[in-house]
Amino acid sequence: MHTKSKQKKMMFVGETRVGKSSLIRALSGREYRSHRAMAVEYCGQFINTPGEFLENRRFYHALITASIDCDILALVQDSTRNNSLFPPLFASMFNRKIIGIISKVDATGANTNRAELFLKNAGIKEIILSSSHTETGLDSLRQLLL
Ligand SMILES: Nc1nc2c(ncn2[C@@H]2O[C@H](COP(=O)(O)OP(=O)(O)OP(=O)(O)O)[C@@H](O)[C@H]2O)c(=O)[nH]1
Ligand SMILES: [Mg+2]
Repeated sequence: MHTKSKQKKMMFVGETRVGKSSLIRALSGREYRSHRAMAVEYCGQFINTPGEFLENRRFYHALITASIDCDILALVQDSTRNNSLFPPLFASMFNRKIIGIISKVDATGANTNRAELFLKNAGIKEIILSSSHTETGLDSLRQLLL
């Protein structure tokens, strides 16, 4: 039995520019500045991963290794994009609780149904709609981290 409660950790995976850093900035409430180096970044409860790790299969092992440190893995799909780099059943590669985050739901051209299909195809069941601009979905994400 644990005597000390450990804060849960959430790791973000998604293509470049989908809004991973903005979400971490909005959720952590502290100054988080991504260095955009090709490296996994740690910020308190949050783990950020470079988009390039998803964009090239050669780096999948790095995502799997990094996921060992997290409690929840969040796959971020941009609602304004008409494509996705999450391969079918991508979620099954990870031995962690895994959720989908649909980002930028505030944006013009956002299509949440399309984004949801991409995430479901990747094997995700639990999906949260979010916007770091309007703070949509941030409370649901915070709830998961309790
Ligand atoms: N409309 C809208 N734009 C957003 C939102 N979140 C992020 N953006 C914009 O999307 C762009 C990329 O955001 P980042 O948070 O840097 O994305 P990232 O996934 O960390 O990108 P990389 O670190 O380059 O992989 C920026 O221009 C943001 O202003 C959002 O909720 N709504
Ligand atoms: Mg970033």
